Amino acid sequence: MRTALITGVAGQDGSYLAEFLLEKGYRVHGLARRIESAAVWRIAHLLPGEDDPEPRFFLHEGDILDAGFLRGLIDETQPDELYNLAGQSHVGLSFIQPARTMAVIATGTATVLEALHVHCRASGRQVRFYQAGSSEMFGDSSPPQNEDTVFRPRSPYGVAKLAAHNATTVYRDAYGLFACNGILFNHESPRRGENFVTRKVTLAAARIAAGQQNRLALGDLSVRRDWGHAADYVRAMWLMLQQEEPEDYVIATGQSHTIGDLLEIALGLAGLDWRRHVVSDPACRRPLEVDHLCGDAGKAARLLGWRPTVGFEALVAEMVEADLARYGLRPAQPAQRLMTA
Ligand code: NDP
Ligand code: GDR
Repeated sequence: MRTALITGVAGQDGSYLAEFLLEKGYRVHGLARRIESAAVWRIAHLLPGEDDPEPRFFLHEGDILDAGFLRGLIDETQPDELYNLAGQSHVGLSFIQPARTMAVIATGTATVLEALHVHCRASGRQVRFYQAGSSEMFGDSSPPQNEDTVFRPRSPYGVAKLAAHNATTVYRDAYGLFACNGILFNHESPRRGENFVTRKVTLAAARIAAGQQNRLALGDLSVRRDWGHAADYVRAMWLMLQQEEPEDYVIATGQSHTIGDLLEIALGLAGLDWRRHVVSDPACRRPLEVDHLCGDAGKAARLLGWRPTVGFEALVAEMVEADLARYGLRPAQPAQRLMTA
């Protein structure tokens, strides 16, 4: 039985990846900063019952900044694959908390890499490593962005992710670590945190339809993002670690949309005209913006055989349906389901 260790397991991607790996027959160890029930709602359904005879999912409480703890965790769990997903993942917040963001992402990743390297050296074991890199590293480089595009980050978050990306490459080159950088474009789901724009919009659509909210304050509506589904993107993480050689890959749908497009579909599904509800709020704007991200995942298609299966409209429809259901409501019009094969 193969064993995986996932940092950030209680986050959106961690929950989908844990599900995916358990379905593949893995034993999965997950690291979460806090393990009280309110903090692990996304993975509560995966936790074994007390009388489960053969549990395969194990939750560990800890912080990736604690080197000694991490080393002990890797020694104890003996993973074959380590997925480093932990981090402060909100770009806007990184302008308010730049030092904490840099510490968790840049120093945190270096701490995980060093703990892993020491473990591999001492034990003679090989552990494959995935680093959760981001399209935010491209900043204002023109689309379509691929693995050869210059990194020009425009946020403390992007700068920190670029440091983590480079650190991963250094450990691969210096010590022969099987380490892959995923460069993932935005990916969403009903489990997305409420402070990211897609979920903020789909939740507001449901609340407005339920009569519990009237206005939706947003920042720049003209920015374009390449939005995919998180379940598709965790499959790409796993595929990267199954190859003969470690490489870096862009993962994206290749199609971008504005927040106006998002509003049109999401509030439309809830039977609403978004122009009646959306207000512009300078507090939702960032000191520096990334205007247009749209990825070229041709390398992943060629080498991994990876393609997204969920298109933008289907993604938004799934999120709106899930949020409407919280209020006992259903979409006002049938969702148009598109596949992007
Ligand atoms: P989430 O914010 O949902 O999950 C990140 C998790 O990391 C949270 O559960 C968080 O816990 C945990 N965490 C934060 N700091 C620490 C720490 N010091 N030690 C241990 N755990 C910590 O993000 P996603 O699941 O969406 O993303 C996963 C990773 O992929 C992140 O690194 C993100 O930056 C990156 N990424 C995400 C993309 C996306 O579109 N979703 C695109 C590209 C990259 P807590 O809630 O307690 O802070
Ligand atoms: P992003 O996602 O910054 O791309 O980072 P987010 O959903 O936060 O923003 C997308 C775009 O929408 C604009 N925007 C708003 N954003 C938020 N959160 N709230 C608003 O009210 C609002 N109004 C406009 C933003 O300015 C931005 O242009 C996500 C995260 O998951 C990162 O961890 C990941 O690395 C990148 O995607 C790829």
